Amino acid sequence: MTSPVSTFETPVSSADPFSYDVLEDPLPFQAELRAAGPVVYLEKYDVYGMGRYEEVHAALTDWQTFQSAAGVGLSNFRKEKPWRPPSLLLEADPPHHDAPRAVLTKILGPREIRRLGESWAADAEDLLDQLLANGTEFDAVTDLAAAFPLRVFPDAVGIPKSGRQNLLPYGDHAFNAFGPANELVAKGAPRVAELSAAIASHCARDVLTPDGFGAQIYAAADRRDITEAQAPLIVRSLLTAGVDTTVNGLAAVIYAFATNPTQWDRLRENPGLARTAFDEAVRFESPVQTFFRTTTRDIEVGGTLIREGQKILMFLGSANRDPRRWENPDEFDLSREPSGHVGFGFGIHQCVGQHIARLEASTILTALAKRIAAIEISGPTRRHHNNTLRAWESLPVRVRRA
Ligand code: 4IA
Repeated sequence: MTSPVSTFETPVSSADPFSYDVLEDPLPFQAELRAAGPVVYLEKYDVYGMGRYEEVHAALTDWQTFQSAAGVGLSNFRKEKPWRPPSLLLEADPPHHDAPRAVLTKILGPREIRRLGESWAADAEDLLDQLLANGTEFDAVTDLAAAFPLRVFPDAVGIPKSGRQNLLPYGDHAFNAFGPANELVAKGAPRVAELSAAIASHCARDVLTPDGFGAQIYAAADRRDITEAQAPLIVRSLLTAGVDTTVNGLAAVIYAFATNPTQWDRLRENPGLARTAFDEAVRFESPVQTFFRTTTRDIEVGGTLIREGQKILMFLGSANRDPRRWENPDEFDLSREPSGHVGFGFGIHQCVGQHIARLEASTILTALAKRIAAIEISGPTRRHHNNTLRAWESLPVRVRRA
């Protein structure tokens, strides 16, 4: 008898997850990735990829082995200088991560933000009244999914009125910069200095209104929960992570309803489903599609030995449609229990702003469900390509008033 030898070979893919075709429609590539195996070597970038729920969930939970401090983009901060000072939350691990995280967890907690709900409801009603006064056809991206977060979130943070037009372009570049240095990054490069300066100017203590999240972050510095130097970077996190994500999350849920009218009927019958609908849309569309981790030790996953210091691409969108975990994953279905999706990440880095995002979404959906009996796509839809985001450029819709 011969001695047992391992015959396992890690599947290799030559595909580019950041190519035009994949960004336009990531689903076929994700299906191939999941079928290939639990861990796939992506040779174009010399990284490993995980596309199945079980391994993605396990890696996100094991922050000791799969670190964030080397950056959650393709760039390895151990070897390359980051394009901006690293985020104190996203691009940090314990113990450095703990104080900033604790401060934001408190400020953005479900109880703390409840007071915002009432004024946001009035904002949502007002926005829809104005929109519908102009007719029943509009662009659900610019007129609704972008308009609503831009109306309520910057005020909640407490940044000045001027310069807010920089928020989306800055976020768009930041999310592109997690990917490879492709043409999407090149397109953003000429404005990086200008946009970074504009965002930084919104993070200073003296420009923030006294009642917003920004002021609360500085109050935490006054209590010595964080240092004074950390405060502006934590405000920057809100401005980076809180705009493009919610815009595309709202666009995702509106698109899902426009293309699944029976689900819209269910929401109208039971507006209490608004939060579930948003989470189901985050699962279904996964506005944040991918993130990297870096291994801190050699580890075996699904028969593959991954060496210390390797970048691993976590396909959140793929895990959220893994048929091993989800029944009929390609259906947008309000009767499912979407919690457990990894669209907000998982583990110690799981989205600290998710209660804000849910509040924004449920507020606008509740107001919409009151006024709108039906919503349909009325023209050609256009994706917005971004290395990290599954995003929309345009969603022309026609609505029928209730
Ligand atoms: C930050 C994952 C994504 C939503 C995100 C982006 C930026 C930051 C945090 C999260 O700048 O801290």
